[in-house]
Amino acid sequence: MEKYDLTIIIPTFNERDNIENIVESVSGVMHDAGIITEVLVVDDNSDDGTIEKVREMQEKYSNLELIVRYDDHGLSQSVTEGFYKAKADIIQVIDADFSHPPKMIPEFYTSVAQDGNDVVIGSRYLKGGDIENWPLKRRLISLGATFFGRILFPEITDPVSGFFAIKRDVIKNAVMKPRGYKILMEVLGKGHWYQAKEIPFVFKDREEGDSKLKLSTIIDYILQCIDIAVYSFKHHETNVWQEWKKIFKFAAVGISGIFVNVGLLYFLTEYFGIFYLISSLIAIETSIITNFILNDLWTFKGNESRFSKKWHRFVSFQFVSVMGVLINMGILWALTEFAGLYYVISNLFGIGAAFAWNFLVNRNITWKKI
Ligand SMILES: Nc1nc2c(ncn2[C@@H]2O[C@H](COP(=O)(O)OP(=O)(O)O)[C@@H](O)[C@H]2O)c(=O)[nH]1
Ligand SMILES: [Mg+2]
Repeated sequence: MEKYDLTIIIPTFNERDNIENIVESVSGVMHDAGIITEVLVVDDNSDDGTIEKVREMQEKYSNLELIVRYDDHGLSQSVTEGFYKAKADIIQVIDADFSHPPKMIPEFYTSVAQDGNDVVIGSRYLKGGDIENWPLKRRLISLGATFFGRILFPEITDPVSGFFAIKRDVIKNAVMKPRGYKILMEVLGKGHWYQAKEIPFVFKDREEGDSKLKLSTIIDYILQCIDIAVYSFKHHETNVWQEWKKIFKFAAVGISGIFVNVGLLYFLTEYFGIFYLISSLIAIETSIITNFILNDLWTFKGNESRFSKKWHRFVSFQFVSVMGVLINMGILWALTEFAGLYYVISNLFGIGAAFAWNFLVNRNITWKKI
């Protein structure tokens, strides 16, 4: 059996006008880079001549493989099938329509093969990346889509990119439920990986053929996000679980703060005879400080311990906490006054919103990983 360094999966559906060029382009790039590559076209039984073109090209390219699928039509399903049939230990996925620049593949490959990354992602949203010629509607869909994905994978700017490379081990024993368009999300959510890297690139919209993106894909996508969240909740070995753990710790710290707050309020008022509103002010600030210390040492541990950095984080945390209180009270007020909710119920919504605000902003700004 031949030994390949890399398998490049090209999913296709009716790509008659692109297939020849993309195979040639990819082969040329890999030849120049000296990377021994298998090119694996996974086609969903196109009826426009794509399959015939590939068969023709197989005469010339001995490393060109073709899978024609007859059931379970779909991009994610096709790529997943490609994962399992790939002969190399490193796998690259690229669209057939030149939206992804083939000349970047060697950089992806090196990043996996030499720099020890398990997943390398071409990002449209990282600095230096962009989307060319996209109508506003598609930009908005894509931005909305990345929003949910970014909550699941906060370190990754483009978790729905179709241009990425992985070690085959990442998906080897993963229980994937491929559907829709966002196969990378499934890989990130169910696969076993430790280190990911993003490389910015400029996405070019297709010049030949039609795009198959439909608005309904967004519903599939949201279901997929929920599925990944639930999966990681049940199977603690995935990367998303690390995020869940932070959320639980952050909540536990918040609850500890309530005890500090209530205890101190009582203690200062009863034993020191301090006016209860003054006691409350001291109690609130103290609980903010104890929450900060616990989050700094436990929830978001592993930060720079220099005092000036700690102080920076504290100022940020303090500000976010005060904003959180305002959000809580604002929602309490608005829902009670304008939506006619019972104020205790309004307050629950306020607490929920403030928690989300506190967690996300502290997670991404106060304790931002560099
Ligand atoms: N096998 C397979 N490939 C598909 C399917 N839908 C799209 N593709 C391929 O996936 C790539 C991206 O599809 P495209 O329609 O350009 O998506 P867009 O760039 O997000 O609009 C192209 O290479 C398509 O030929 C499908 O249902 N099955
Ligand atoms: Mg495209």
